[in-house]
Amino acid sequence: MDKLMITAALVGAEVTRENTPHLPVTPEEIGIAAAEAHAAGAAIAHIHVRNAEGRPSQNRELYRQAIEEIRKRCDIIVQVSTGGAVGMSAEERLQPVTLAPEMATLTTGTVNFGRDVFFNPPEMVEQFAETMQQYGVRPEFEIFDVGMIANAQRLVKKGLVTGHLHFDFVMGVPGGIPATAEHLLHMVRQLPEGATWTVAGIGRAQLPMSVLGIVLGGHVRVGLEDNIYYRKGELATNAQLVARVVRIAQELGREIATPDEARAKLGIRR
Ligand code: KMH
Ligand code: ZN
Repeated sequence: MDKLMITAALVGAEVTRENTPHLPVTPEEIGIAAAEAHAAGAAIAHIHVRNAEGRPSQNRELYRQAIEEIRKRCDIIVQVSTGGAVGMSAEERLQPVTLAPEMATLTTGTVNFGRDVFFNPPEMVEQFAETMQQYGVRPEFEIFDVGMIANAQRLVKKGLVTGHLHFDFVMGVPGGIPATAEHLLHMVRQLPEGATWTVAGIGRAQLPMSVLGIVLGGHVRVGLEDNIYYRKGELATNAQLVARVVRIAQELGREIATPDEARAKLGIRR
């Protein structure tokens, strides 16, 4: 099997400092958390940023600062979010792509998101893919439900995404695909030849989905964006969640990919 690429989703748009004191919020905290996750074995840092009040933001300057803080400390692949938070406009969400980061997320469809709607109509998804192409950014397809795989393939057919295809199955969002082994296997079977995939289980699904990702030859995303607990009632740090995946992978005979090995796999030029 390929070496395991671990993504650390350090900070999303939903979890707050009230939920966990371990959440990195400022650009410097994000830089430190990325370095700790890298030291624990992560190859990719998936990041969002927060404004001075701690609220989710897609501000270009905040992303620039966060990336600078990460780059000062380690060579982890930086993957910016274009999902942002529900309710943000396309222009708002696209700001970090104009920094030409190595990678960015690309959600290929609309999905209910708890009591909200994460809105991604076809024209918006195409605009995001075009902008990533323009800035030389490698997209990671964020798949919240199975139909989004076919939507991603439509983008490829239109020439809006070229080169290596990488998918991230986000499983267990209320409104999206449930986090079960059967649903994961069904999605893996839909992928085009040569594509790679990561699985991100939400909440208590994070650990079992990670183990499935390891044994099925996929890759794994963990971190406080998706789950704040190490086990029931015990809060985790990003680095602890990464370190646990590394230990399990090693027990199962799966080696861990460095950032440069992940770059080679994903077709990312530094
Ligand atoms: N915050 C969610 C609405 C991404 O980062 O690309 C969307 C999200 C996906 O987090
Ligand atoms: Zn995210």
